[in-house]
Amino acid sequence: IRFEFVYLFGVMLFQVSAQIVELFEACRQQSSDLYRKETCRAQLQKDIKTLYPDARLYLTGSTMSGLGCRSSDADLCLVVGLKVGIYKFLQVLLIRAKVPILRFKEKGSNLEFDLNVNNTVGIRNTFLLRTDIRIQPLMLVIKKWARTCEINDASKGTLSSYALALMALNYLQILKPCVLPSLQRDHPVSACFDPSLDLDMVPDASHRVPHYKSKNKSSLGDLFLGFLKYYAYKFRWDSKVISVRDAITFAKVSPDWRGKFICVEEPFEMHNVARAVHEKAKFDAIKARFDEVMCLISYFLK
Ligand code: 3AT
Ligand code: MG
Repeated sequence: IRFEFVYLFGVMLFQVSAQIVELFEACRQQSSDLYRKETCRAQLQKDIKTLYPDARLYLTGSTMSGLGCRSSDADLCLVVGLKVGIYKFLQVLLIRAKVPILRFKEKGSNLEFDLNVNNTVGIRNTFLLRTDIRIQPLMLVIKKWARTCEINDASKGTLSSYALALMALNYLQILKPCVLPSLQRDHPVSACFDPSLDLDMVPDASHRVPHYKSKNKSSLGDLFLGFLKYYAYKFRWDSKVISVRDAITFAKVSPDWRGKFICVEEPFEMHNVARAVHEKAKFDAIKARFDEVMCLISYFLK
């Protein structure tokens, strides 16, 4: 009987892997979506340049990291010298957030834009997230799962997509053998962009990151289940910080981390990317979602 269950579970994981790929193919951002976003970006940049000739506008987030769905918003970073005064003007319109954001829609469509000013770390970390094409379906299914469970909305005190992506990357880094290395540790030249570097270089630099050939042959189904299991049973939320920069988790000894519910280190700036989770009830809800799904799987495996 035990053998049969193990066999059936193997078949189930095989099917899950196939479904993850299917979902990815159906939901992933199409080149026409990217073209539409890029057209808006270019037009907007042109308009801004008539007032501020030195300003530059960059697409960031899932639009550029390969983790975007057809419905994903377009994140924009406006890089402008603070002395030109545009920042002061925009502050009138900004939504209250840790990194102030101006949110708007394309006229006549649902395409949403989130624009920040001079938060250039977003440009650099976007290219750090641009993982292997094999990993992208997994990242997308994790995001879909979290959204369905209502734990993927930083504005409502749960996890941002970016925090979730770093949690998933860190899980892939600490597996043995690892699925992904620490880019910043193993490829410092390509991954640790100098902030003073011309930002036009960033996309090119990311292409220089050598393709990493992992010895880990787990299927997408294995990895998805492993991710859920890791955060349900193994990860110590109370005492550990997630670090994609060093491909480790480390103890919450510094006062910067102590007392925070979820600690996910921003790879370039060392702040907590999961700081939106500041209510115990929201934290409990996030943990409960991981636990529930594992309870369900264990029930079927009993
Ligand atoms: P969606 O497809 O929009 O759900 P995304 O990958 O675009 O996912 P977010 O919208 O959460 O992710 O964030 C957009 C980008 O903004 C991702 C990252 O480059 C940057 N970013 C978000 N949160 C932080 C943060 N706390 N610190 C630094 N950069 C951040
Ligand atoms: Mg986004």
